[in-house]
Amino acid sequence: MNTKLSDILFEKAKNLIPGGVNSPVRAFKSVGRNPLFISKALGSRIYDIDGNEFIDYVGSWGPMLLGHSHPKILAAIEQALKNGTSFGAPTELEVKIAELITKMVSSIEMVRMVNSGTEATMSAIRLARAFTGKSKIIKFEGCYHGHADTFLIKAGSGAMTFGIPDSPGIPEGIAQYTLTARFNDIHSVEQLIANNKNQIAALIVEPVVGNMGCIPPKGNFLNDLRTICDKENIILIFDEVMTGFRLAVGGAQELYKIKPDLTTLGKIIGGGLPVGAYGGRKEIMQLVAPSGPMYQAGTLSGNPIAMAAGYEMLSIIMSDQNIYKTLEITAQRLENGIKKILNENGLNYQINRVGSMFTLFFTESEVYDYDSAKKSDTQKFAKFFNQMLEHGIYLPPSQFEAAFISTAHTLEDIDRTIKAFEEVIKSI
Ligand code: KE4
Repeated sequence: MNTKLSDILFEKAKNLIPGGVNSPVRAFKSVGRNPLFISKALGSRIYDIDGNEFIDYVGSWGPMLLGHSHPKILAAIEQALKNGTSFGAPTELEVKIAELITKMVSSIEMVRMVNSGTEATMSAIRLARAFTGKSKIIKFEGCYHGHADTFLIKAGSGAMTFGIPDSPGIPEGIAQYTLTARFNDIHSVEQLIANNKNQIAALIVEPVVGNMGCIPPKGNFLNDLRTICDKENIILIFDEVMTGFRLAVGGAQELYKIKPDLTTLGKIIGGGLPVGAYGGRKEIMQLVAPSGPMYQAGTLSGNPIAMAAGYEMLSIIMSDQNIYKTLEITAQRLENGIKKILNENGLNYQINRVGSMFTLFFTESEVYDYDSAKKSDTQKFAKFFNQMLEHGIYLPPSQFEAAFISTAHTLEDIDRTIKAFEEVIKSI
């Protein structure tokens, strides 16, 4: 595959942008090759500047539920552009999208728009601390909630499990407020709560994890989190930046019938433009300035172009709830095809899938948390990724990311992907 222009651009980019990219995972570091510089994308396809065409399973890391360059979303953006790009003042569309979100996600009674998932999660944590007057939070090992200091913390050792900074630049003073439990292990949560009685403001979780690769909740795990948070006066935050509008109209909380106190959103909500949001119980949200004292702000929050894209995206979803049935059929076909070939080759690699998000883990044991995910053979994954790329299939460049299917993926795309998989799995 000719990647000459991408390689030249990457060399230049590395002198101007840290690592040559504006977000680390795009650098393809864990798959040991230079990233491809993309020129355009349409439907299920993405095209690089060397003219290579790929079936895209990254979908901009989640936003492209309806495929790239959806005509109605482009038209909505073009229409909005005629009136200007940003006013720094309230607009009708912000009221309309807020109304739509509160209809789609029943636990959200009030919502605040921001510009990224990170802004949404950091604001939700601040709000939970303001509402409860407590400081510590519980997150789960392997879950990612954006790059705010409070989240870039790895599990400490020992029963107290105080956090340890997972990046330079994060003071111990901040790390000590983040406690880390194990996903799908309610006892690890109970232990943290017992060791930090009445000090925990919030528990934040990806209800279906995407950031260890796809890992669904097991058994009663989410319900147990709800119960323990009620009992201990802890705000339950579902980070649905990835799962929101992806797994159902009402996201993972609709699928698993759990009502969080706060929800964070991103990705799909912006239709491909920079949008995040946090929302939930009115009595909590009323604390947010200017209705309350908890400060949070943003120059471009709710800007008219992003709202036009997001409103159109959510309107299409609301108007055609067959979307999720279509996605399930497409994704099921891919999963069955891959499983059949693994079987024929005597391989028992694990596929975790919920709706249109999935991950093939290169390990033969069940993947249900961080430790089990880390057993995957990342070298083998890198070979797999590169070979699939050569076959015109663009997968997430990391074993620990979720892949996404859109409504633009055709059955022909799926069959082509399965065929490529059959050729590649034999050769790695
Ligand atoms: P952003 O700040 O990147 O918009 O959202 C942060 C975030 C929060 N919560 C969840 C569950 C997320 O998945 C994310 C961002 N996801 C990554 C992909 N794993 C974005 C890709 C990237 O970092 O470039």
